[in-house]
Amino acid sequence: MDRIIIKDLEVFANHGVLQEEKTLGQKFLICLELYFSTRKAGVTDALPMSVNYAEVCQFINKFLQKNTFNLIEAAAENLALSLMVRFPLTESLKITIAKPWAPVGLPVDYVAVEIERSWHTAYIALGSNMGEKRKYLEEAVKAMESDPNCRLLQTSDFIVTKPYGPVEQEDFLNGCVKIRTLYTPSELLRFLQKLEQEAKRTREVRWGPRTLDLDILLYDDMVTSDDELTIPHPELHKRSFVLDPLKQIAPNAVHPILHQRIRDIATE
Ligand code: A4P
Ligand code: MG
Repeated sequence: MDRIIIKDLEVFANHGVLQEEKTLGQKFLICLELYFSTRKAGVTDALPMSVNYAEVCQFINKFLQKNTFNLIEAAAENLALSLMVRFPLTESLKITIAKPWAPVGLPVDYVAVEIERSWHTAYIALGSNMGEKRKYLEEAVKAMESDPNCRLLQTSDFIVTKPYGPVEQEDFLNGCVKIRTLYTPSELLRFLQKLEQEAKRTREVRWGPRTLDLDILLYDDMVTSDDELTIPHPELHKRSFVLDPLKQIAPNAVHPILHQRIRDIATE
């Protein structure tokens, strides 16, 4: 993919585990590869269609000077997140932070960390069948929208559905959102579980009534399964209360195991 490259940007800042590093400061060298399509900027020759590399350099300099981290791992992690939020065209990036004066007590050119981070696309199912159902769903959507690690792209209608499964209970309100996220799948699951807890969800009966249920349906075209998480959601293709709202916002998304479009799975 196209990218803008910034090489060895010099920043004087105060990161390090040792107290001397925090008080005296030292030189850091930053390399950044910022991946996005430069096609529009290339065709129009217009700066607003691109990412302004001068602004990126100033941003990095300010960010590393106003924050202090023990580890360059943490400096890189936090800088990556802030850059991806501040420069929204960015699809993914690679950051290297090098410390040429690292206090290792031996001659060394530099020590460095290099990380790559990327936005991922995920579809989340929302369900509620207790109390103020619409309010629970709306608040969950709002919480996803305001989390810096998530970007809300689309929200389906919330639809009333008959309870599916063996437990007799109230009708559900179901919906679905498309987000972009920096969370890994297991981080995303933990984030959603925190939102469920905030909605005072208790898990008395499996498949039973709940104030808020948030399931990860799809995450990029990932196929994975372990004790805590299965992606795609194993029941996705069997449930109209999931497929109907999902079909509204992602008719052409392809199920990575069935290799069928959501629209076709829903019709079947
Ligand atoms: N888990 C594994 N994969 C995933 C995933 N992709 N997304 C694990 C989310 N969680 C996943 O879920 C149990 C465990 O599943 C989690 O701890 C997680 O590690 P839970 O939400 O804690 O428990 P639950 O919701 O009671 O069970 P389950 O199996 O998730 O129930 P479902 O599948 O959510 O079904 N009828 C209508 N009309 N509308 C509904 O929304 N929902 C259900 C519950 C039943 N009938 C319904 C509806
Ligand atoms: Mg669930």
